[in-house]
Amino acid sequence: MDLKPNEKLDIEFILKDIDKYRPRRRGWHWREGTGEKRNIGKFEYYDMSEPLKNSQPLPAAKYFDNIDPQPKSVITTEIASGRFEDDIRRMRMAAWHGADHIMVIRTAGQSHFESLIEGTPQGVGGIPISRKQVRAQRKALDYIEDEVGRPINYHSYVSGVAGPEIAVMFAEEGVNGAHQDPQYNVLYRNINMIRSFVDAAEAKRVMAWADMAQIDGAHNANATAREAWKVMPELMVQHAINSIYSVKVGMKKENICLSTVPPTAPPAPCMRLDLPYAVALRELFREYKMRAQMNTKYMESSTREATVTHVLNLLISQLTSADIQSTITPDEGRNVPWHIYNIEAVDTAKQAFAGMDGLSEMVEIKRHGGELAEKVRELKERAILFMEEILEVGGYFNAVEQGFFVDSGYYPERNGDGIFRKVDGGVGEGTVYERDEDYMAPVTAHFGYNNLAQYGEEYLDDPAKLIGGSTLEDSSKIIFIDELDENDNVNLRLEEVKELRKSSKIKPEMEWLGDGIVLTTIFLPTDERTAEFAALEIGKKMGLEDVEVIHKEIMQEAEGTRIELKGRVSFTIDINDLIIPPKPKVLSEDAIRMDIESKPMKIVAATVGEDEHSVGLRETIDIKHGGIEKYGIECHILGTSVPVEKLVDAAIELNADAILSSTIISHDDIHYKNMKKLHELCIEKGIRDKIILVAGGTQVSNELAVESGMDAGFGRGTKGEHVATFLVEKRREMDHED
Ligand code: Z98
Repeated sequence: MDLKPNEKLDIEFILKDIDKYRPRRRGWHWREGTGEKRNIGKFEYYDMSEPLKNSQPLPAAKYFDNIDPQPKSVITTEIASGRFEDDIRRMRMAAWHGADHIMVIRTAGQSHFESLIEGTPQGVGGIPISRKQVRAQRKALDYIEDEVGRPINYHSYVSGVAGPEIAVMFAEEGVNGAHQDPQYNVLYRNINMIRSFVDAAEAKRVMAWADMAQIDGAHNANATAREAWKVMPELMVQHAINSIYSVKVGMKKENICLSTVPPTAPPAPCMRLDLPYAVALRELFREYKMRAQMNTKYMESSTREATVTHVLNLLISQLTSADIQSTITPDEGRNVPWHIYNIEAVDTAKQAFAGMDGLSEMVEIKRHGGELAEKVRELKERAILFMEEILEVGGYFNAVEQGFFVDSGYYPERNGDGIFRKVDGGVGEGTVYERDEDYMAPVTAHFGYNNLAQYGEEYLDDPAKLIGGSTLEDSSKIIFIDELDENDNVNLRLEEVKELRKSSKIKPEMEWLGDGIVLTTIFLPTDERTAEFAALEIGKKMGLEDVEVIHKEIMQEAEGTRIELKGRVSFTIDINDLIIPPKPKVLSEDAIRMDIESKPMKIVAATVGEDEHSVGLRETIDIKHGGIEKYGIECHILGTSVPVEKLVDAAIELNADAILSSTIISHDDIHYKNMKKLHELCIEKGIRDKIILVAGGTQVSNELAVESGMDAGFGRGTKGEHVATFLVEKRREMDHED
């Protein structure tokens, strides 16, 4: 099946025969065609990658031949609704906008699940990652990547005490990347340290076999610490621990991605803090990849503010490097995981990178001498001293016991507010056992001691040979369990929204299909607190249910507040009942220009009768505001309150192709009366069949203008391009009739 751009992705098709689906490739994919200059449209780009086959360009691309330059960094979007069947549609939209790294995170900690879960449950308090969901999404992405013409990396999280099982399932199912960092389990999920590191060795070995990219968890310290910019030395220490541990387990360095965040955000002077950090990090870890995540610690519910922070973060990425650019969205600040913001954030990255293309050809970082050099050195020294102190206290476990991590002091300062964990405490404590001498696991990608020598040398590197291959080599050994819960599964959820999927009924949607959620922006001329409660009332009066204020911003404490309100509607609309007028036809600027160039056009124009309003007419003609002059049409404006006779005489004298008559005043239908008069006078003077008559004005309707003898009438909202298109097409038609 090929996806058709104008047809929806069929979820039922994706779910059909899902038990038989096998991933068609393994491993991570970097963008292609980077490192070379390329021409795209009318421009030469320095830092772009291969363009897409199908994509959704930025809104302003229409002025640039609809080009859609694709940056060199892989671009991430985090898909967070938890309903995988809805997320599949989001993935397609995100891919069209330029995302090629799609991370699925659930609505609550995956790491709290202590085993692999089957089926597609939503559960209570959190949605697990399950084989069926992963399979369905990877299958859908196969079609989506064919449609856009670029491989898409599918990503999730290997965390919690079920980490190794999840890693195996991901390897079996063709997942291309994952977060894996034992420090995350230790610090944020209070999983026993020994268990976490043992599990990590096993999980990382499996990930290495599957050639998956790994993202670490250092950025979480930044997001958690009280004063995020102070943990910069620690961030480097966390990166170092996970990276070298991964290398020792057998991961390729080019698959190890540091999760780096510019640690602070405006109004802090963030570039002066974040840039030295970015430079120091890239120098210390130059053999590894950088996954640049945006700062989430200081993200509030203002999409505008979050976008500025994101763009400044992107400037850091452009000035230093980002192999993967993350696009976490303002949703994090609102707690409303809405796909439109994910997609906008992908566009923010795409737009900023295109705009900053080739910047380093002209702008250089002052690496030697000065503030940057000093700060870089200082950060590296602090990080190394931190490492040395870990060794002094007897190693990582002891350091964690002493609260070294996520402390808000700027190392070597320590404030005592770090995270303290006990080596003999936490989830899974006491569950690690030394392998017996005769321990033997005949499986691939296994870490650590495995007593295979007794079976022969050939099994040392390939223990699964003993059983004719494990599930990694022989996928028929994978046991696929479809659904475990007959009340909580995708089939029931799809059934509930069947009408919206299969009929002409439609409903607003923000999070899930058919949720009925709408977002409204309101300005209220009152203080913040009053505005909030007034807005809730307004929402109810608008007929919204579950009304919630998701953003408020003071314009001036007495004069007013801007509110963003979320609510739910329960009605549906039948698209078959809609009366949709035909779209006004607009020719492209080039097409109109070519026409006028090959056959010049002249018009006379005036405000007729006793009407002094000339602004509308001038806007339609004036080049500055996109009027018809810009296409090379010769325009003669006779002025205001011009008698109809004078307009016709001027047209005859100048041999004009068209008369544009404008009227604002409409009492007693004077505007239509003037149109009739114009039409009749042209007949009388014998030019009606040679001239185009166009009337315009705020109260003019095309139908009535035509009834009054005009060739067309243009009302409110008319732009020069509409009039120019009409003039060109009408003249072609008249020439044809001749
Ligand atoms: C990101 N926005 O990194 P639960 N392991 C690591 C993590 O960083 C995370 C998880 C697992 C962030 C996403 N990070 C937050 C190293 C999460 C997932 O407990 O399974 O939900 O954690 O893109």
